[in-house]
Amino acid sequence: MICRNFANWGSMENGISRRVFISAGALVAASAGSLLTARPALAFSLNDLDAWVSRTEGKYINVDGAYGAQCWDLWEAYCRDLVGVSHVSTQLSPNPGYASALWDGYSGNGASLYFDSVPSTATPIKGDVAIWQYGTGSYPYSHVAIVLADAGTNLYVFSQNSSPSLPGNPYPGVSTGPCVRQYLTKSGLAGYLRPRTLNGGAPSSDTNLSRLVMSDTNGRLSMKEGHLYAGWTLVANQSRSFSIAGSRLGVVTSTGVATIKDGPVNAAWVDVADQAQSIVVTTNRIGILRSNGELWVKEGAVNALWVVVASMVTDFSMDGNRIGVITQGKAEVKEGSLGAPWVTEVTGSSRIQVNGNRIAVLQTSGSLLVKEGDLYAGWVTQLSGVSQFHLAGNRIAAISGGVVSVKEGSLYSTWSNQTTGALEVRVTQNRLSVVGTDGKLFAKDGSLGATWVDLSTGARSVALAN
Ligand SMILES: [Ca+2]
Repeated sequence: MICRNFANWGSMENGISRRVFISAGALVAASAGSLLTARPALAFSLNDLDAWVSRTEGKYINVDGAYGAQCWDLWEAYCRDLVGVSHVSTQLSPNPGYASALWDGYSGNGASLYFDSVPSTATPIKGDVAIWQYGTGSYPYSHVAIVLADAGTNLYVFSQNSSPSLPGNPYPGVSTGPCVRQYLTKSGLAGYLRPRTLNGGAPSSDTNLSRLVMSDTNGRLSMKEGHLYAGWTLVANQSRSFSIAGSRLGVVTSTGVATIKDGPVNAAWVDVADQAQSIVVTTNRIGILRSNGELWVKEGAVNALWVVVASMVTDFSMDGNRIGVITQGKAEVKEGSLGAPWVTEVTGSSRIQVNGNRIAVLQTSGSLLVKEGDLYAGWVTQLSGVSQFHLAGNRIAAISGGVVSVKEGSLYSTWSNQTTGALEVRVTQNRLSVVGTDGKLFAKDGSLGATWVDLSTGARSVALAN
């Protein structure tokens, strides 16, 4: 059997396709690139899968109404009908719009909430989604299909646009064969996405909210929750300072009122102080730097009493039961109760951050110092010429000469240069965000090698919460 599809010729022998009939049909219409959407179906069985294959077999599925009945359309139908999600983005990839982007963008496109990632060397199971790389000999424009069985060097799959066109094809010359069961080679395979909802599992709930709050150049605050493709919600029309931790958001308005909301994005604001300059919230504490240089902290309920913990403060940070301050160029930290004694860490300092058992201090000289362990641990000089820095978990991020460098692991790990022209960097253990000097906000989820996602223009500052 020989079939022509655009510039590609495919040949099949013994039912095994060596070059398949994949063409630009792997492209996804722009309209399909809208936001990831959870669907009502949240668990399915192999019987459900069999029934779905039976009723879908032989059909030409064109979910997005573009490029005919492609391999992607069958993936999207599988996601919507059984897995419980739709609109996984195909834009996070060196080859945006192609099926391989579902794999390339796994850590940032929302697929990780619904699928486990399984390497191509592993043995697939029925219900896995097989994805082939872009630019391989077998599938030059990449491919996606549903695994029905492992077959050694081949896969037995349910697949569309990968077999000869048949009489009655509604998209002749655009896409080829309908949804069929067939054998396809594993050559060029990128890997498998294994649905979490198969056999009674549940999608990964965003128990960590993964909130990202952005201030624009007018101080307006917008927030997104979950993956990077989630939509923005406007949360405040103006702000002087803001901070997030877990489900808590603290804002100092342009008139110096400190206000807090805890819980869902539409929770009510509770004003907690006036004459405020800046705010830091943790899940259990609220700290306000007042315009007179006093640091007020409260612990527990939002209406707990304030404790004045320091004066002449120019910068401060809180995490867990630690508070760090800069007072007259001196970096001091206390650990434990709000009344615990201050320990002087170093002098000649301008900024401080406490995070877990790490303390980071930016010296007026531009040197970034970080220590790990107790309050008396030794400093490890990280970088010079630093304009801004941020720590979370085992990650340290810093900007020096506009270059964003990030390290993870020990204090002695090597730096990974991430981007240039940066104004601000923020990290969590799983996320990295950068505001450029041009006001562009971009971020990545997962490893430091993940692909950047453009999030906004006109940005000034960002806060991240796990
Ligand atoms: Ca289509």
